[in-house]
Amino acid sequence: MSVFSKMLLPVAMAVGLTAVCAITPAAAQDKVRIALVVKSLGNGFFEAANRGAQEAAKELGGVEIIYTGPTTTSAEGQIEVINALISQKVDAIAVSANDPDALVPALSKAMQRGIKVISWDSGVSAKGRLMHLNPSSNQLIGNINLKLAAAALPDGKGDAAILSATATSTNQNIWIEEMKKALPNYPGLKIVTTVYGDDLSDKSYRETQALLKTYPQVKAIIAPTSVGIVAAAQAVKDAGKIGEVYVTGLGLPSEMAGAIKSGASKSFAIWNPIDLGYTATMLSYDLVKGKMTSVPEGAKLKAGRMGEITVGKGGEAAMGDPFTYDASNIDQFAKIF
Ligand code: RAM
Repeated sequence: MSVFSKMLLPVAMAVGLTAVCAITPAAAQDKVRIALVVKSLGNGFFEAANRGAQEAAKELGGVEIIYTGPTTTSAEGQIEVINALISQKVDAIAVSANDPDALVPALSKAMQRGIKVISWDSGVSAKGRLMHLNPSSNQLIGNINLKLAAAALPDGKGDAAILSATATSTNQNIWIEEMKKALPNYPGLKIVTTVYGDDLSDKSYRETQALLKTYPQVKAIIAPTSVGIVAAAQAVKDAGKIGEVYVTGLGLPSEMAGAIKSGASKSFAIWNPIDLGYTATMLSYDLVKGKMTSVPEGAKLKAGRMGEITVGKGGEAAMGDPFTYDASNIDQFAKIF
């Protein structure tokens, strides 16, 4: 570099900087950027949550939602996404985790840099986030899965199998634990195995096919995953086992309408994913605006039309009860999510 250009550079930079500042509208600079990091892209459940996040952003004003996640449900993929968000200096990260512990170092780094981190739907260990938003009480979710499986079987009796998402998924693992705890309340039900479809349609379909072959006596498949439940119902239908094997678990009415109509599923449950994404966004915004560095038990956070959320033990909060869908209401809700 010549002496001449060395002298000019700082001047040019300064001029450039002024120019940038002058043309950037104040509103854009002030925007609160909230990243909604999902387990994987292409999952209808998370797309519905994003609709809720966009609704919250519109209501709040001056908020940008960055909807992102890996293409498959891996913790490694989420770590890459989180590191990119740290470089972009977002204001908040709200993550549904593929693993409770693997994301902690990346999320701790984010928090050290002043980014507000929460988990929602599928949690991160307490060290890696300020708080966690559960969709409902874990105990209620575990129980409703068994209740619907028992209700589908004659006299509530028969062998059941679980088709889960990934083996490290925080929320599914907690719900499976809760199912096991509640099992004595359903003496006719026996859980013979748990298999993992990784929230991928094709893998969930193949795992169900294998399950039906290996355990021909299975009468109920419980899939506490909106991706798995649809694939399991399809596999039961394609195997000609409608009326012999019933699928239940957690699913979206819009994706399960066909399975209810075909009889592969009699009923299933879910909470409102739109409300969940909306609330996760509202809470993230409140943490950013309140410059909060910890969320103590008993803290009350503003969640727009969902009211006030009180934070409980371990920085966890929960929304409403899961709702059951069957032939009587599926058409009505299929239009919503
Ligand atoms: C899938 C995901 C999500 C879970 C729902 C029920 O979409 O695994 O985390 O909450 O199912």
